[in-house]
Amino acid sequence: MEEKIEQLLNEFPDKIKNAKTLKDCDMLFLELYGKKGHLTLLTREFRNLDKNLLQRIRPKFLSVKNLEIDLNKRKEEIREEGYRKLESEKLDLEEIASPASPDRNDGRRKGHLHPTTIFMQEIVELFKKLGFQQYDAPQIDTDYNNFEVLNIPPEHPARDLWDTLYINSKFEIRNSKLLLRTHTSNSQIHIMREFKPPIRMMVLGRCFRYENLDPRHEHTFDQFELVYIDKGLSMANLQFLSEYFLKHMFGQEIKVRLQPGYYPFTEPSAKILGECIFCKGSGCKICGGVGWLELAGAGMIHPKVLENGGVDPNIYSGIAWGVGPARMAMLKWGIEDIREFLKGDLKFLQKF
Ligand code: FA5
Repeated sequence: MEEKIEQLLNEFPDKIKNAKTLKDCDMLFLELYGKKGHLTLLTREFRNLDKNLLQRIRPKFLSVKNLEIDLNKRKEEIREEGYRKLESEKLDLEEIASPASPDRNDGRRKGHLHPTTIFMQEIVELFKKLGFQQYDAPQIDTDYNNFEVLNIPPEHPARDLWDTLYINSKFEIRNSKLLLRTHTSNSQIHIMREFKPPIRMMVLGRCFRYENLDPRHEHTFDQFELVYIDKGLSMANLQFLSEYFLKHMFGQEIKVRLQPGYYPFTEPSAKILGECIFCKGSGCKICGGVGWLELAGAGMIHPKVLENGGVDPNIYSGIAWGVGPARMAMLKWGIEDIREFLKGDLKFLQKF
């Protein structure tokens, strides 16, 4: 016993001094005080020892016990060393700020919000005035919430309208695969489960599609969706909301039209189109030769979808409305290619 204590006192102070990381310290702690640690095992043997021997080894045993204090000190030193290292590696971003620009007189360039953020904030403010509240739905969601509950079962041809990025994972929620949401319409079921009508919600956020990229199509883009559920709503309310929105965003100068569309989760459904400002409606590569740019999809929420969300379609009706703010910003600011928004090209961003 005495020899063992001597041996610990010889070995451990050096081991503690040489510990390089907090993990090393934790391992040493376990070696000494863990379930099968030296000190734990030694203490178990005490009850079989002669009293005189116990008295003799007591001071040395206490010294081993106090190694914990040295261990804690070493941990503190390691932390301090870490902070000092971090401090010396700190990158002073202010120092490497870009060269002087005319809009500031202290030699540093002033930043600003991204153009689509500015545009989207305007949209949110507009609908706040009509009593719509902002709601956040998940960007990674289940196939069920993004499709099935919206009347789009597996293998339904309407799935071709949304080129989907599935998450390659064995993890599923209630037997439903995970995906990157293709539209903010995944919010509809979340909203109906969480709130009772009357409901006035707006959802803003990233959507993802496995797209063939072109001047109108990005793989990552934002959508803005309204979910409005109340008694007695009709297409007239939808028309009013569309006009209210487009007039405020574009003024009177842009021509807008509502045309019949198809979405499995709305009935009737509509597409909202804005006249292409680049070709004035005659057709060009930006609008795909049709003279109009599709800005939004909308419609009266399908009774089956209301039922899926626990809302009685015999009492309530709903309007849903999903718009691509980047497409609208293209029209408003004359941007020819939607891909400009995410390129991070300063020359482009500084124009706003
Ligand atoms: C939808 O995504 C439906 N969820 C919209 C909807 C909501 C219909 C509520 C009915 C009720 P669509 O795939 O057409 O529909 O997209 C809506 C808008 O998102 C388009 O009009 C367009 O402005 C924008 N958008 C769609 N795909 C892209 C893309 N790849 N890049 C940029 N914007 C896109």
